[in-house]
Amino acid sequence: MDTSENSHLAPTAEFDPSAGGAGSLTRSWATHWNKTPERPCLFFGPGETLSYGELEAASRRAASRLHGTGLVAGDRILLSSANCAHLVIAHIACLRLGLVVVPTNTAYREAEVRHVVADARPRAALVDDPQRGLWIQSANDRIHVVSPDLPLPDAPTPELDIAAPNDPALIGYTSGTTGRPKGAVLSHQNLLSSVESLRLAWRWTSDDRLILTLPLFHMHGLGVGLHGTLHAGASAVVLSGFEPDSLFDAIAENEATLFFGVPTHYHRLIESTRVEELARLRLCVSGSAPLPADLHTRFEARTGQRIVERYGMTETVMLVSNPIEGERRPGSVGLPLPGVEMRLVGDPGEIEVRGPNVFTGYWERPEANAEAFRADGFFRTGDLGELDDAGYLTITGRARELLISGGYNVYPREVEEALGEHSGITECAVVGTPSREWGDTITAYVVTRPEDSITAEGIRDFLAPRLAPYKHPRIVHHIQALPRNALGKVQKHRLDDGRVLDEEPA
Ligand code: MLC
Ligand code: AMP
Repeated sequence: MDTSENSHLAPTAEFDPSAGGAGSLTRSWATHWNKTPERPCLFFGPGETLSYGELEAASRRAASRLHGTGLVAGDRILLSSANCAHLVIAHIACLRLGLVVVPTNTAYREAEVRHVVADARPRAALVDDPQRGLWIQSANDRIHVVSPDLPLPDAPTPELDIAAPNDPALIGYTSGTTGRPKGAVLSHQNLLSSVESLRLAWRWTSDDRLILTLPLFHMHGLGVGLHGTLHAGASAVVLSGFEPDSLFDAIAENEATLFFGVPTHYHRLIESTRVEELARLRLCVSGSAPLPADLHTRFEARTGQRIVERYGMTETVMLVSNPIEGERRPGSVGLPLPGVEMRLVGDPGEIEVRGPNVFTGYWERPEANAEAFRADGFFRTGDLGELDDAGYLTITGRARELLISGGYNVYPREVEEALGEHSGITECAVVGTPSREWGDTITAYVVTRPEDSITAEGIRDFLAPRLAPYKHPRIVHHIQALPRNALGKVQKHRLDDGRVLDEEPA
């Protein structure tokens, strides 16, 4: 079924992927810092506020310093930092200069960081942790590593904001289907058209103020929260992490109107005695993982907020969302965003998408691109879905092996490979145990040598230098042997609650 002719969240005629001819993210943002420089833009903490005009000046200075080190448009630069004003200014500066930003999770361990460095070959890196800086430099000592506050000499300002719509702006690392993480190359046009479609669909205006606790190294916080705020000429309160009381305080102190979170956030918020304080927000949005329908319903009962669930990916930015006006269906991700064409192919139906928001391809991976794109330009998401008569999409599963814990993707194969390096583990399989808080709790079934007694703690210690902590199995089950079919393929569906289920009768 093809929804290209079906209902969208805003009349398609209203949608202009170039956002009125801006063509690049930073030229769209420039309209706001030129027209309303005095408007508050970003709040970081007491006394740490930037107006649009101050953001322009700070990012201009940062861009000049970066240029002074020899960086030029088209160079790749790795950014890995907790949320702070310096990171935001540096990110904007990179885009203004035409650099290609490679956002990198701060939880990554040495092997994960080295992979991104080897694959993306950045010329520079901005990191807030000296240890991570050392890892980067030990992978390639020609990379210029500095902290995000850019302690560099001031330099003359080059021409800024000249990136063309098709110039790359970001390379987001994601495993997609299988294998080592691949870089999804997103152009200015891709990123701009997606925030333009969100501006229309969510009626995002300059009066909105977002509470942004999501990390700025993934699409949700960066490509939706930060870019969307600047595109709408709106403002955001950027917090360094998620903690319910700080969030409620920030909403009250800053008269916020928007909150974007992953389901884990909503699960924790509803446990708080202060959850009713969310009633004053104009809009709460959930994404990155499935929002349980009962959490949606309980949230509405407590706060009056009908959470808008939406669906997106690193490769495509945002694709589908429940509407602002009209029914917001618990358990469904809604209707295609303006500009997004969507179809389901096969049975069960794989979600395929096309549109100005869809990335240009994986960085230096022709085989992966050949597999991911159809001849007519549709991208295979690897997610399975169903459409109802009104065109609402429900995600029913995934064609690829992917777990999502607290909004972070975890690929079982990557964890299995790391566990496989343990001399005491002869074979293992990683699956998800359903969890109300995390979505999937990473769970390992291990077969160990009889003489080895390996505890969950021991496994975590072993994985500590190898994998980011959110990928570590929280539950470990010891079994005698993995269930396999006649061809020797592991049958993960028979691993259940610590036991190996009997083979289904033929
Ligand atoms: C933290 N921990 C996790 C975890 N996050 N474990 C499993 N899954 C996670 N997601 C672990 C830490 O390693 C640590 O373990 C312990 O929890 C406490 O760490 P913390 O940093 O204090 O955690 P907390 O702040 O509570 O983090 C939870 C969270 C965070 C939900 C706030 O995970 C988060 O920000 N998630 C959002 C991820 C996100 O932005 N995803 C968007 C991807 S883009 P220990 O053992 O050391 O105590 C995308 C596209 C789209 O998907 O559609 O949006
Ligand atoms: P990432 O590669 O980190 O961008 O993660 C993208 C994946 O997150 C998608 O392919 C989906 O599997 C999943 N995802 C995002 N939003 C939702 C949602 N609302 N419901 C279910 N899965 C989602």
